[in-house]
Amino acid sequence: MIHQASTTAPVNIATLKYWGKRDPALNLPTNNSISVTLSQDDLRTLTTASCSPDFTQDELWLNGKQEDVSGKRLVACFRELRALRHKMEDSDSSLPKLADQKLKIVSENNFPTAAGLASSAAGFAALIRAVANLYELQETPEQLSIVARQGSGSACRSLYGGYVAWEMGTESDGSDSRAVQIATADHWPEMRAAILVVSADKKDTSSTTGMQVTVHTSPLFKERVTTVVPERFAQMKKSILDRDFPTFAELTMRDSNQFHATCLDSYPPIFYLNDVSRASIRVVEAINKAAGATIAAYTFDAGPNCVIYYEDKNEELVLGALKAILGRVEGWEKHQSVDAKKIDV
Ligand code: 2P0
Repeated sequence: MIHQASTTAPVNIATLKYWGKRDPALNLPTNNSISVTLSQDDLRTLTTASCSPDFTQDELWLNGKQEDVSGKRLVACFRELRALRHKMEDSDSSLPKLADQKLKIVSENNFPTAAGLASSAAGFAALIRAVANLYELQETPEQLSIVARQGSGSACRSLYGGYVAWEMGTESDGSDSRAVQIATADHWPEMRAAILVVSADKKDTSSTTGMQVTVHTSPLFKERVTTVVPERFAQMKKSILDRDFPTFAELTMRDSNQFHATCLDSYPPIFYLNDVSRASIRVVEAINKAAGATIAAYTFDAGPNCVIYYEDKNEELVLGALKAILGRVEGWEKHQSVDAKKIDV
């Protein structure tokens, strides 16, 4: 007898970046962050969770390859989900005893893994949702976000669509470090994201390692988390609620710039942007200058790929300019995997 549930989870791209942990074991961040969840049409993780009395060990398969299940984060997620199921089974003896059975998770991304496209966010969010569905858990997305966070920090934000805040919380056990929705995707239906896949290679420095180098060595990072982010968090939330694109865009670009500045300010320095990334920044600047208004915003995560936010009415202008100008950048031919994708958010 096998019980099974499948689900998908979307990618989210931060506009106010999470970078730094105050507690690495529990994935508790040093600052609040904000993200936009992308449509699942183009980027998503598809996950099936199953359990059976016949399974002899927990298993995880990612894109057809068996992965190690002994990592602390995965162990923590399984433990938390099983504890929630145990609680249900304890209070209702008619329920099948699933919590003690071994789990098999089969997961597939339809985009490059670990190339700065938030694969761990969609991956852990899909895993949490799939097991929650399998166990028929009644927890809210907010409660599940606390479990997802322990798998990968940014995963907590992928449990919602639209515009999402991860509130860092103050409790040492992480019980108040969770994601909340700022607004649904319908709130700002004109919002679009274009992704320039500059490179599908695995990144040099993992986020987990990189962010702790920054926490321990960057003086700029201290300024960022104490002074810059608290104010920016409030301003960005307001710009989303007001659908104020120029403000949202400027804050997004400034925050990407500062995140990469703290990477450079780390010792040894961490580089995620490359020449094509920097050329993309210049193109967005040129687009905004030509338009006489801020109509496009770039942002980069822990990799060279560029995400550009814009509103639907400016699509031709933004995507047209990106293709026309970036096509002429020296060295562009070496980056043939660049692909301007239009994605509804
Ligand atoms: C973010 N990033 O807010 C930031 C911006 C990358 C740059 O969240 O160690 O994979 O698993 O908690 O979530 C990438 O970090 O790190 C990330 P862990 P995660 O989206």
